[in-house]
Amino acid sequence: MSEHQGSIKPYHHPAAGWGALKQVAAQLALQKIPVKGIVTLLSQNQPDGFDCPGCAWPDKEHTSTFEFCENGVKAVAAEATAKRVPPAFFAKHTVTELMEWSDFALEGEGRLTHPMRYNSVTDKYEEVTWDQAFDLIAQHLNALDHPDQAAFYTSGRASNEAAFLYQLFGREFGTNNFPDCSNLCHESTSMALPPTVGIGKGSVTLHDFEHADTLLIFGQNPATNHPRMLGELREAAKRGARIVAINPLKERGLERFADPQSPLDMLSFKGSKISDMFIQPKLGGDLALIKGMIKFVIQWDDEAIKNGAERVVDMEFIQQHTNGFEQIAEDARNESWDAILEESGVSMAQIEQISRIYVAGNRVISTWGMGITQHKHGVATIKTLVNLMLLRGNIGKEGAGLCPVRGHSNVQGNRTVGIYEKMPEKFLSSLEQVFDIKVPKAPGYDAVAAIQAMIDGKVKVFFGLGGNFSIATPDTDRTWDGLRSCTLTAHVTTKLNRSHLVHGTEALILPCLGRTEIDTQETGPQGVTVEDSMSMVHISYGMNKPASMHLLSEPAIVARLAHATLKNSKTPWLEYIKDYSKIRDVIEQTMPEAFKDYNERIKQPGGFRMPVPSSHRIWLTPSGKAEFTVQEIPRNSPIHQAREKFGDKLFVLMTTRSHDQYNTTIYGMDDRYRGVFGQRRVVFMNPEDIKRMGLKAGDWINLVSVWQDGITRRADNFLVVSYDIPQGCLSGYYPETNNLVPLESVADDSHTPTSKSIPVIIEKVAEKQVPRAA
Ligand SMILES: Nc1nc2c(c(=O)[nH]1)N[C@H]1C(S)=C(S)[C@@H](COP(=O)(O)OP(=O)(O)OC[C@H]3O[C@@H](n4cnc5c(=O)[nH]c(N)nc54)[C@H](O)[C@@H]3O)O[C@H]1N2
Ligand SMILES: Nc1nc2c(c(=O)[nH]1)N[C@H]1C(S)=C(S)[C@@H](COP(=O)(O)OP(=O)(O)OC[C@H]3O[C@@H](n4cnc5c(=O)[nH]c(N)nc54)[C@H](O)[C@@H]3O)O[C@H]1N2
Ligand SMILES: [Mo]
Repeated sequence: MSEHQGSIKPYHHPAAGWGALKQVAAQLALQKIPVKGIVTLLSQNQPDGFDCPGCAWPDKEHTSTFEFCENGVKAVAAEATAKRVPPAFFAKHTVTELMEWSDFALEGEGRLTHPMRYNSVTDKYEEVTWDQAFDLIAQHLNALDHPDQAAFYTSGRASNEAAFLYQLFGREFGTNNFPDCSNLCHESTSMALPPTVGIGKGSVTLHDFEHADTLLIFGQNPATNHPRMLGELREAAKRGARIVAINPLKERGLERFADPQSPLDMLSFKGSKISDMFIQPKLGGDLALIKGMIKFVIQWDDEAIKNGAERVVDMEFIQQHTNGFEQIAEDARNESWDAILEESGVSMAQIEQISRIYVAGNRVISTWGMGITQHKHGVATIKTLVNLMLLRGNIGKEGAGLCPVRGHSNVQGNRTVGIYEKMPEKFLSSLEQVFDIKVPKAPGYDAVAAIQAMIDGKVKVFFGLGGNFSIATPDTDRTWDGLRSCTLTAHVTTKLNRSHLVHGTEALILPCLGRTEIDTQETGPQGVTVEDSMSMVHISYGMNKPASMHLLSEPAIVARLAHATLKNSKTPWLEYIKDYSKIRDVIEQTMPEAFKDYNERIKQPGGFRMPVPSSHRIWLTPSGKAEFTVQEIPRNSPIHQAREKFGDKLFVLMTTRSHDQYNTTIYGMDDRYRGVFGQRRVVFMNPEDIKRMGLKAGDWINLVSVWQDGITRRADNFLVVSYDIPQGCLSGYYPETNNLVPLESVADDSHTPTSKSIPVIIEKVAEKQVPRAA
């Protein structure tokens, strides 16, 4: 079906259920995987199998029977596809021609089979040997005036082993330029949690989910992005836990869910109810909403003191474990309800209701995703949420805690082992000791800074370990200018994507093994380790025959590149390839406490948990206590400023994932739970706004960003879809809308692009320019 022949059909069934099973069959057919491919799927998240390359949600002890997950199946099927992209494919198509293909079509060609080098004379990629490829990169790197002219990007799929070697290589080479997908994702979490609770990781485990009596789900869409989380939510709902979803979009999967493994759910067609309450703040309204909750809690606590009743806040916890309670209590008392209601877009009655649910709970978990982190005040919102949770001692006790839900399956592990442009001094000096090297101490470029540096000519070599940097990032036109001004761009990758086509003067495609594939080295098949969203580290072994005999593993690519580049290195790079347990040994030497007995402990079923002191009420802050911090409701953001100018013509756009995509990888053209079929160029809009703007559902509009730098940023041709979303807010899909996000529009402190709050105005597409078949 062409992109413009789709349909809009509201979805009235529970999430998962029969639709999911149908989708699985369709995906296997699309990837031409025969029925025996099911064996691969059944090995996912099994004790001797591989870790699902889908999301970072943990598995039940890694020993459960196969946990069915539609989107996990899609992720595995995408990697296990029977389709191939051999050199003959590139001989047929110039890069200019491939640029006309959609992202869906590019990745749809299947797995890359050979290392390829761009030839500017023919405008085609041509086969090279691995040695030639490594020599070319080494030449470029060694020709730089300074190591900081290179940037080493990582997407969160790389294993701990690959990621550790990669950062070691980059730092031994002399730079801390490690932009990563985390910069675009949960960086706001990583900036908010260490100063308040002492560590940038979530404090809960699955065990806590089993004991929680209240769950607050802020700004995430688990039915699509973390489907296995729905299993936990369903269990919690069944035992009577209260669940509140806080999301501007009425996400179907947060309302009802049918477990494909539960005959009752499947046969009743109704599924289980998930949320007791659904609150729809306006985009970015969470900080004000949570402040409203805190104001109620403090008000009720003040009343309790006056009446000699039991305190509403947990004073024992507050006194023993925290600092700053009085300040935030006073700040809450003084906060104006007008500001809270105006900025949250939630009614006083609803704020009171959710606050009552919060104080009725004795074991509360708060989860959050991109709906919280990708705003200008994302860091401040998470700190406000920490305040709320600390008030009643909801961190560090059974059944309660903070649960940032991570994205890529090993994004958390990548950070642990050093993929960070500003790793702590302790880690850096440990590297120096263990490897007898000197490493730079000044922070490097994050993702947004790396783009600016490319634009400014300060970064000339871009290397990507996975991912799709050219379209996962903001300000697409400018990002492409940056990438195209590099002397070399090189990507370690499994599938053909846009980043291989938007390239530097020279360019390389370096195809690697996926996590589902058997990785055989001199000492036999190798396993790799990953850390999930709840800090569990476990081993993963591939089960499938590699997609091509010319593929190298990621650790092998990094080690051979390092060997080719660092001529006088004492680091035994090639030895690491033979036996990955040697990489784990040096990881342990670098971080002896966290990775004590690494090679032994990964043999335990389920692996082991990284130390998370906040889970045990140990606060690694300078004061040794958890910190309440006073946060302001934003009143003069770029959105407010744009509204001054454009009044009610201004809209705030969020960019999000459809059900049929994994970030920039498009699996299909449907977004089942939101009722969109056969197309992606849609914008969800409140019915009142549609009327007010003189539009009707089914009209086509263009989106133009509002930003004060004289640059025009547009994304044209989107179909208007009437949807349950607050007035003034719009929602579209990423990456089609990324060009609208100004590079400078980032979250305070974390520099995460504000992908969930882009000020835009809309233009109606003239009748004669409406896309074909619309
Ligand atoms: N199948 C699949 N799985 C994935 C991914 C994928 O693309 N496909 N991506 C992976 C990655 S890298 C990540 S980071 C995660 C992403 O998983 P999510 O965090 O769920 O990310 P999004 O799809 O961007 O959805 C954000 C949700 O936040 C809501 N939202 C937007 N703005 C606001 C706001 O201001 N306030 C509130 N309260 N809510 C808001 C949106 O309506 C949407 O429901 O998923 C991971 N898992
Ligand atoms: N507007 C907007 N932009 C966003 C977001 C948003 O919500 N809105 N979300 C942001 C978020 S949360 C994230 S995490 C980033 C994601 O940004 P990235 O991580 O850079 O992008 P992905 O789309 O996940 O990368 C897909 C590519 O990874 C490669 N790949 C797949 N598996 C492997 C493997 O095993 N090894 C290697 N080497 N390569 C592999 C394939 O070639 C595939 O094309 O995007 C961010 N961008
Ligand atoms: Mo992410």
